[in-house]
Amino acid sequence: MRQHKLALCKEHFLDWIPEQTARFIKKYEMFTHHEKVLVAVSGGKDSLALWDILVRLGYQADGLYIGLGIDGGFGYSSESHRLAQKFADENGLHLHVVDVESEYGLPVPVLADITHRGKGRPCSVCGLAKRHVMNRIARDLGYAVLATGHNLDDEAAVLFGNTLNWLGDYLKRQAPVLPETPGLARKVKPLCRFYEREMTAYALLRSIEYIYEECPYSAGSKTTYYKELLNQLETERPGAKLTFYTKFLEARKGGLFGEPDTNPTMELHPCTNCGQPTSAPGLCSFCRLMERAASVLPGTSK
Ligand code: Q46
Ligand code: ZN
Repeated sequence: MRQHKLALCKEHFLDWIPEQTARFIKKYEMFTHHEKVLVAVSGGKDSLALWDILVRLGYQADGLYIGLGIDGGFGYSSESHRLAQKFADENGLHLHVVDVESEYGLPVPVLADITHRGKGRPCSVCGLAKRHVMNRIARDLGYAVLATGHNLDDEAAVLFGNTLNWLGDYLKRQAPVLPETPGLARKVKPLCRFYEREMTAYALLRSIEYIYEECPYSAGSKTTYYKELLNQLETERPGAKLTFYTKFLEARKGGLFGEPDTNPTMELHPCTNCGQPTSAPGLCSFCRLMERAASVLPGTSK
């Protein structure tokens, strides 16, 4: 790990990762051992590694797998579901499964197509559906915290994009912890200071079987491009990604972007259909999307 000028053997690396994770959980006040954590599990290395680490640290962590109905010619969703379930079964853990098509009538790519959202890329519909389902399960089943496996490469790429475009509202809200608001669980990213390659190494050394392929829709995305650029920078200047992200967090905490705005001050209203908090009175974005889908294909919305 050139950014830390540190080299560890397998045994010490497998201790170091959970120790560091515990330190970040404490430093950013993510959650305690008394709180129930719901880990959003995609079947990829980061989220399965996160689940593994939290369980090793003694946290009460269950998983949530969301079936998006993405095939990509190799059964992306079915394979990622199989691996998430395999991990849960092998470790005696509980995995909640929500399949978007079974619950809402259509898989994510078709939902995006028929509602003409996303210009051929279903990511915005996918994000909306995932947020909706994660919040619903966390709220309905009493989880205080929702944990995702975003690593440093993910966070640095998002930060880079937000900075290139000076997206002030996003910069204010980008943080390892988003506090809970009425009806919404706290959101945390315990792996946000680990490089992607560290998580790959952890998953491999722990013999965690995960899906190697990325979602087929991630190819050619802006985030992927920013990751490549940041990797070039990292090759020349080891530690550049980590410094970029951690100095941002310090600057943000110090007030560079005004008061840290992790707690939306805007008034929230319960969606008239699903009850989830939404900024404008009426339907939330997800229910509006489903309403549009139902107008094209009656019988879709639930
Ligand atoms: S948003 Fe887009 Fe991801 Fe959904 S469609 Fe695939 S690439 S999985 S994080
Ligand atoms: Zn709604």
